Amino acid sequence: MNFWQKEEETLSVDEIKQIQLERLQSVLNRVYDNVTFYRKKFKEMGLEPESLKSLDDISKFPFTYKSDLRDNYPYGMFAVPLRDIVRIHSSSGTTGKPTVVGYTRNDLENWKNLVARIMVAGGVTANDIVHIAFTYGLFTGGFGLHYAAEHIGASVIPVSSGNTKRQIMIMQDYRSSVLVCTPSYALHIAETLDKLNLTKNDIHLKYALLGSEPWGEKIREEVERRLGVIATDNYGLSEVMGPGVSGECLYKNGLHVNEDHFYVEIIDPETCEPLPEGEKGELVITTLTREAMPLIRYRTRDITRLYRDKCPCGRTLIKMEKPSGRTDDMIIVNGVNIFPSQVEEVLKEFDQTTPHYMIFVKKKGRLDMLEIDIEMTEALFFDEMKKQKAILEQITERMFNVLGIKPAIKFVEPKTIERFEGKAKRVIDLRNV
Ligand code: DLL
Repeated sequence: MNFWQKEEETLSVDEIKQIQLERLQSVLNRVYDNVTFYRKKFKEMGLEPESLKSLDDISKFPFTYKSDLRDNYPYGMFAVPLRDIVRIHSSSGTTGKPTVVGYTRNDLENWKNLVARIMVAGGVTANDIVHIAFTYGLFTGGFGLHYAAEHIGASVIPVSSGNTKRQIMIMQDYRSSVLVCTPSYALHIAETLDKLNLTKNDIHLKYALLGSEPWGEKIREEVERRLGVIATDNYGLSEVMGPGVSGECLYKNGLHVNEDHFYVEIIDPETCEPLPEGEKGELVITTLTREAMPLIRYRTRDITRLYRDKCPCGRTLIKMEKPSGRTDDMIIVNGVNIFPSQVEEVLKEFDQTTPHYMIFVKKKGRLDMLEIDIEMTEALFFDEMKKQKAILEQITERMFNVLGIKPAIKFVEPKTIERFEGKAKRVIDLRNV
């Protein structure tokens, strides 16, 4: 079994805890000194960095929410001056503005190594040809895995997403041995192989490192069978770094968390109280080494469980179960995160629509598709078709700008979308039925 940073990946629990304590104390000092948001929060709560004497004391400290990043948009959460920032990524916010994430040179070094750990755990070596079909851009997936694969010494093909037939040609001709993408795109590739009358024997893949959206064992079995690979899961989120938070080894029984760089807790999302190891709840992450944008107790909204076992791979890092859902209404469509509140924000810009809408997530082949039904105002309903069509096009364009993917939008007649007395249900996910 290969390691990338064997010493760090096989520390004893006591050693890990000691490193975490030292790093937590240092990160608390850094945010207190350099980030107004945290200094203010700590003061309000009567806390100082020194209030943390043991790991358990972290529960005294405040949470950080996605909305805090929005309130401090764009650079308010940075703990270093902009001249020390060498990269910026972002992810979708719950409304109009995205979340900005900065990296210093050291952050990029760490990022590269942490993702490299996960890639090596998933079977990648310097001899591999790594086909990266994650989008390159503000999304952290493409670049995050790219630099790690290069660092390992593999030959990296930055294909990015889309044009699946061309991807398959490249896989055949360049002999890609590792596929990196979302699980749904891996299935789409399998489907396209079928359509081209090709099989796994016509390509040369050995491993698939899949992540960025939830997927279960059924999908794993199908990807492995149809693409002829061993498929491992990896998890991360832009706010705390991107990919590289945790990943499976070839034993595929839980994701090893890079806990020397991320302090992980599980809390009860209702009471916000920490839960003991082994119990299921919301994952909360404190970054231990990030320089540009350290986050204290970031509420990921992802539901999982943390546990320690004796993994046959030899890694001692704590494990997290595959995330099984979220505590908020975020949906992931082909790896892109979408909040219903973003749709609402766009609708506010158009007088001709009502705030009543319904989002449908469907499957078209193996890919996800987003459809949005929007209720028209009476005025628009009685207006000319030409006018309706023009508005529909404008809304589609705006949605594309805000959401990052193009939904199929349809107008429906006034008063036809269900009204809710309690909590509105704005999303109908038809993907698993
Ligand atoms: O998806 C980072 C990433 C890129 C991870 C490539 C792995 C590979 P965001 O776009 O900010 O970042 O989305 C983060 O996606 O809070 C989870 O809800 C979900 N997610 C990410 N990985 C997994 C996974 C990237 N393996 C959000 N299983 C997270 C389930 C996942 N959900």
